[in-house]
Amino acid sequence: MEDKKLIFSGIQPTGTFTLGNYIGAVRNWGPLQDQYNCIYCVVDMHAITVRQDPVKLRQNTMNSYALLMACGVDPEKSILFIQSHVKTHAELNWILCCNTQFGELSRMTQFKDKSQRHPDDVNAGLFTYPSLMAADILAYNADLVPVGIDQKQHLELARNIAQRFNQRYGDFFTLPEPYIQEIGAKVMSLQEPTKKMSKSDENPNACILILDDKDTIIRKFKRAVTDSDAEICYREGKDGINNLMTIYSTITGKDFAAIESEFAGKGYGDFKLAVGEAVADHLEPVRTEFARLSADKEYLKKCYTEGAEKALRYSQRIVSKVYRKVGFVDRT
Ligand code: AQP
Repeated sequence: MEDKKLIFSGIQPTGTFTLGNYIGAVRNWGPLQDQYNCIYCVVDMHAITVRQDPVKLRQNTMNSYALLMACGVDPEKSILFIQSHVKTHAELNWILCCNTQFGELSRMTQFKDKSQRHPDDVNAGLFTYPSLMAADILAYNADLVPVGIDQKQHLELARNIAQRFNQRYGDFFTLPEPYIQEIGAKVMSLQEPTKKMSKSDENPNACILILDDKDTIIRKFKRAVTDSDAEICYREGKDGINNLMTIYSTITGKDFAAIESEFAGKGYGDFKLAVGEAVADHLEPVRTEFARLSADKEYLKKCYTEGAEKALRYSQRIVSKVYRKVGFVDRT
């Protein structure tokens, strides 16, 4: 690999990506490839921390892989793979679990949220999710992790785990930095704009899926919850409009002042329609490319097999050193 900083990021195959996943994370993954060495993966092992239908999980994993490519990740420029294909993630996870405190994990808001949402399955994997996420990152000694703001807490924990390991066993892990963009780091639900847009939201109108067709996208935006005054401006308390302005700004590149003057004197209906059309048109090429790639299973298989080989080769060197540091006997 070239002598550039290393980026790592992953996404769960728990359904089609939302506009939140796209704006907060995946959209940036393509452009980053020119500046950094990039390693990206579909984190199917994370997905099973909540119950999954095995047939759907396999399908969603393949779709997510193709979708990342359709969103601009080029397997020739990046290492793009499926997490469960690379055993070093699970191996390092165990060692990191032994360097993570119960109290730290108990404070994670994602654990609290998800255990409330799935009270019948508060499993150990859900609890130790952040240690596996730390393993994903540290297995490559990544410098930067592009994520939405919701993952910041997990990333801080990954840094703490790395630091603790370094103190116990001698400096080894790079402390990964979050790479969070200013605008669009948290896209909110269209129905409850104080809550983040999420794949697992039960209300289908709350989130835009990036494979939704144009009519569906426009319909969902038309139904977006706003407020009772009629001014299109970014202001505290106007959560619904602020969210729509954020989405429109990231998709069109216009800043808030330009959006405010574009829609001065116009109603919410016009604005919602414009946001819907801009998003649908922007996502059109992603949908087309996804359909083309999904039809070529052989090519996808070649990409994820080669991606896993490269990822294993890279991470194996790091995890072998970790094994030695903690005192495991060399196998050869
Ligand atoms: N609403 C969001 N706004 C901005 N960024 C977001 N991300 C997720 N939701 C938003 C970012 O997308 C990346 C991949 O997320 P993930 O699939 O690994 O997990 P998640 O954060 O748990 O996403 P979801 O959509 O909410 O999935 P479920 O419902 O399955 O838990 C991350 O970088 C995340 O920050």
